[in-house]
Amino acid sequence: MFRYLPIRRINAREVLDSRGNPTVEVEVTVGEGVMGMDCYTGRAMVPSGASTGKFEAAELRDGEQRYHGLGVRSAVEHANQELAGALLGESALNQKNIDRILAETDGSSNKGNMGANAVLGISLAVARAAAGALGLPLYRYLGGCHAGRLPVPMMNILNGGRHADNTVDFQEFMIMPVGAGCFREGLRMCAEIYQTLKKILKDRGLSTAVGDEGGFAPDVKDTRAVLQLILEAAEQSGYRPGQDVAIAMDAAASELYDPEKNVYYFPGESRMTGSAVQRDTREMVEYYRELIREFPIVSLEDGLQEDDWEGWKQMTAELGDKLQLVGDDLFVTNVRRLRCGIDLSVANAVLVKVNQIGTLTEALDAVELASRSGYRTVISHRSGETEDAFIADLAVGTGAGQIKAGAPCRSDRNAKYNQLLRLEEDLGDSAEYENPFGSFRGRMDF
Ligand code: 2PG
Ligand code: MG
Repeated sequence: MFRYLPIRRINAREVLDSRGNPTVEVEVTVGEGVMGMDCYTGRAMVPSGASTGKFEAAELRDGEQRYHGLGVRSAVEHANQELAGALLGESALNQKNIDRILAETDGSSNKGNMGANAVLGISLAVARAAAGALGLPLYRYLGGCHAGRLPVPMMNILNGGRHADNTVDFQEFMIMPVGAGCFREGLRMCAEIYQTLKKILKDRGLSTAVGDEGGFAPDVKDTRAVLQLILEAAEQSGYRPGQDVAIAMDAAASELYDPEKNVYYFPGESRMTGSAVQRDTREMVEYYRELIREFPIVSLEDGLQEDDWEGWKQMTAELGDKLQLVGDDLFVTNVRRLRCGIDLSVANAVLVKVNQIGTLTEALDAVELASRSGYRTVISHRSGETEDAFIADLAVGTGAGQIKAGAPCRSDRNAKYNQLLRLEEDLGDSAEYENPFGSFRGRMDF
């Protein structure tokens, strides 16, 4: 029926993200209709990172005085002019072709000419418009008739690093409701633990202010102290750590790395202990080994910095059978870097962020390569988000099995969780939810 669904109009604008910085929103209108009849408009908003990997696609910022240089008027202009010009009349049903044209019109290796923010906004809005025109929910359009797996949330409850102004050096401490029977129950468990943690922090006179992703951001002595707080919050909520709920961390180690000294510097721990704390690659791996012995940690993201393939290889050889090792800054959702990691036996999972690579097709390529190579996939938000819940549909559409979408706090984060609740309801009895760490059972019996 719909062999050809022409793109009629592309309209981009500058809007605000969750940090109050400008970002790109795009509306794409498709359809055969005359005078606007039978047309459908899809809208998408572009997220933005703070701890960005240096190999990510480049978002375009104006660098002018307005918005302290962060305006995106030039990206909006490119979307409305050159990119729109290249796409008008093209069929929105051929996402690969759309994304190819977008990449070719940009012409650079990192989408830096038109701006990855301009390119991605169009790419996602085209998919939404196509799904809408076909009368399909987005997850169904992306995943087809086989889509049905809800992701286990990797829910950030305590922030540090670049996402907060506290003394916690690792960026994200997350809980995963691996023992839940369904997504809805898992979400409830996480929200309960989050509220219990708030009470514990308050009772101890610690700050309950939150970081960029909604996780609390108190000044805590070190990683062990944070993990201890999380265990207490889980137990006080009536959940068994290691069985009902497991822990995931994003060290975001590229942010701690000092290339001159070739060490990882821990500024918060240094401040809290009064003496400089630094660890070299070997010590980092040993540190993780101790932490996973003491705590029910099932997943570690960016445990080492983005250029240290040798260190990653070593870490994977030593810890990869006990731990999900997720490459974020390391892989940047880029199939070339992921392929390199697979060839070197580096990491065993990939974080997928659509704006790291700039088009939906390339993000799906990364998911496919990971799954063909036995790597797990975690669909992820950015620290700068919007109310757009595209990644919720992407997680279900791809059956990725895991999603990282921040704390159960702040509507930019809950937009994703609430959309997943809707999708679970839509799927009814065919909705699936399972512990992605079946092979890590040993650790789960912590
Ligand atoms: C990360 C992300 C999202 P940012 O490092 O995984 O949590 O942070 O968007 O700042 O890169
Ligand atoms: Mg990360």
